[in-house]
Amino acid sequence: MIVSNRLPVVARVVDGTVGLSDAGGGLATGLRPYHERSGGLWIGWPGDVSKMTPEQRHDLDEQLRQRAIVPVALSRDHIERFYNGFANRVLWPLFHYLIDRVPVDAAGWDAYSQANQAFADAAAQEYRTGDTIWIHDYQLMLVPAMLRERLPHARIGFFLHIPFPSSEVYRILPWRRQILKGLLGADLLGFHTFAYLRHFVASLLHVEGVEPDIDRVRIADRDVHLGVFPMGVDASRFAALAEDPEVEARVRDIRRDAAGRQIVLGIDRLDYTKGIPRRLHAIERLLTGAPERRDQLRFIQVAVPSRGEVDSYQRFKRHVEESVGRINGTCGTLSSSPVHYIHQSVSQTELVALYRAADAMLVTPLRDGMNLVAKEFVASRVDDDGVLILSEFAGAAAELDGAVTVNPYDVDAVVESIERALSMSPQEKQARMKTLRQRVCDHDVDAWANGFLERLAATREDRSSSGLTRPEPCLVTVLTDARRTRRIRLLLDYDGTLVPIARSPNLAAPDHEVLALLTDLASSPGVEVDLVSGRSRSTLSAWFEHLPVSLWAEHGFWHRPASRRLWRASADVAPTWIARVRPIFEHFAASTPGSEVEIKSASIAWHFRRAQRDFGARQAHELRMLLGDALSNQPLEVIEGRKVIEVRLRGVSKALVAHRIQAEAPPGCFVMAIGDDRTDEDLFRALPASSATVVVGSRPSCARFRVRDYRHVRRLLRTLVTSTHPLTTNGSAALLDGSLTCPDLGSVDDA
Ligand code: GDG
Repeated sequence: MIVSNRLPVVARVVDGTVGLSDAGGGLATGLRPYHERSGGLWIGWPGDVSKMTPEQRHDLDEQLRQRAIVPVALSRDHIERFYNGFANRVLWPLFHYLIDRVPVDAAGWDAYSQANQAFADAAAQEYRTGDTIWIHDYQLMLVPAMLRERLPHARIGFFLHIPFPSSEVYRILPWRRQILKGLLGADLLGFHTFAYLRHFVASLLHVEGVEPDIDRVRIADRDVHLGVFPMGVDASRFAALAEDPEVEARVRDIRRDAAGRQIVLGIDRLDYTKGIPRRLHAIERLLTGAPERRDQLRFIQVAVPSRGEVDSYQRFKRHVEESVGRINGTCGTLSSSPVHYIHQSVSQTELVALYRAADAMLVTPLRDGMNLVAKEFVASRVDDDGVLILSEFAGAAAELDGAVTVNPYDVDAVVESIERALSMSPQEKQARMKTLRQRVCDHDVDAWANGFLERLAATREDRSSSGLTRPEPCLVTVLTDARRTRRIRLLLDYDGTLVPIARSPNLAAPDHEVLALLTDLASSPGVEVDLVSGRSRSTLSAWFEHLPVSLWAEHGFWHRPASRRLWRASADVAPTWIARVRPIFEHFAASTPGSEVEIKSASIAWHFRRAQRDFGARQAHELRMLLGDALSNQPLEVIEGRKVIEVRLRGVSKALVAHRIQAEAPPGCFVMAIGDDRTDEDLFRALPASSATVVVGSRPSCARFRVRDYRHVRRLLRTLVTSTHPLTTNGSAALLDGSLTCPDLGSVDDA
């Protein structure tokens, strides 16, 4: 099921009869084939039907039903305030970095929420178990959460067709939190480019203090997956059209009419984001700078009428028309006007004929989510000719190697790029176009839709059904078997695993219960205990020296076996780098109240547990970025733990411990590792698949098992020492209150 504001068809009343025609625009053209193939529904607004008679409305509904389209009726008032108002007057300019165009009295939020609710209601009503719901674009960013509330188990994807702006810009939006919350109702959020995904992640951090993983963010008990899916075009259809005899005849007409002049082409919705005034300015500068060009060049600009109800679009239209008039007035000759301006939609045949007739295509938006015109031009150039001049700020620029890229704000650079394109050698043009065509044909609109939907399907498999295809034994069963028959080696993280995360690292000293537990475990026959922590040697010695447990400090850099008093380092320490990094850490500690620096022998850490939540997360993000740049050439790595950023020697990780233990452990020894921190993932990954790896808490993890918190860890471990055959029926029962789950099954352990 597709849910989008606009539909793939437009309703028109001609001589009293309602008819449907295909809608233009990227979204409609891109999704139409998928909709027709999938047999699913498309839910959207059919346009303003307020002037239709009841019979015409009935007739329209019937025609839509035959096309598997469900209309969402919006009142005139809603259209004005939700669509023209909030979506197009506030969100559109802001997401395109044109902040000055956001009205001072930005209004329409209520109407936006109500309209989103109407779309969510319509989708929920049509939903059948097993359906996939795919929501589109900035007009409907609240629908994912609204649907999630009504359909907690539905598979919901959302794709944003416009840029997601830098968090510095996004944060301007007064409704920034509500919109993020709305989006996070989806299982998968798709963007055209990595930059947009990064901006979204940074906004989550800045606005909500939420720290996403690389490709997902955990919200309560759900993962919201994040992905990059650059939208493509129906390349084979454009190629076929380009060779259609009717199109070829039109190409000849257009060229004949140009009478030997080189053709530069622009095709856009008449929208202020598309960069038309600066483009015209570049043409004017080119023609005034080189008057001989006036009879050698024709600039054709198709400007498709768009959002005419919005006042800023009306003013913009007048501005563009004035510029065209001025250029033709000052640069025209007796035999021609250099700018051919067409303010209307053209047919597909005409569109492709123009693509094929052009010597250079000017796609110079100030910002554009993707820009499909650029890709359609390439798909139509079956002759491998023509040059694409493309704005750096179009999403397409991240993919289209072979284009001449340009900063659309730099008018001189646009002039140069046009001159370069028009004088480019045929060999260079051909080589560039071949590269472009390869990309556009390989990544067409089908690949885009399939890529998104496959990923969406996979996100739900993660959650619901992988247990059926890859059954995992449950933790209690595994432990019971191991305890009966084998020696056990326990690798235990400390903070967050055996004790709760304290407000300050110094306040996390072990309590009596945990000390007794570790003593009992270590004295149980056949059990050996290793504490594997990021803490310093001195802290671990002070807390645990008297216990018969093996200690690993600084993520395994230092080791002190249970039987010895001496610490050994696993690599040579060259601590000079710490002195260089230290000022950066101290700067952040000074500017972030409640945070502190910890200096160890082979690493340095900045803890921000006590910092104000959002501010701490934001500062951590800044520090991580800064260190990433500053240390990129050093044998060091930046790691992020729970409320801590740490720099350490590359290669020193808890994986070292895993390797040492595997080398030492007697054959058949059963290894169980428990940890809550990202640094424990190194350990989990380095252990053999036969080990029991257990993550504490809800963080995404590669561990086989999951327990809720340190209290459940203690109960699990206590069960191992209760008797010589500890996991008796009683022992198992103690674990059966929902505290132990197998992550892939997501269910209560049923040992
Ligand atoms: C949004 C994002 C993103 C244009 N003139 C005519 C015509 N068109 C068709 C083109 C193309 C579509 O309209 C325009 O698509 P764009 O991608 O260039 O721009 P937006 O409408 O702003 O689309 C954009 C897109 O969503 C998809 O995600 O790329 O960044 O802003 O398909 O062919 N079609 C016909 N006559 C015209 O005169 N027949």
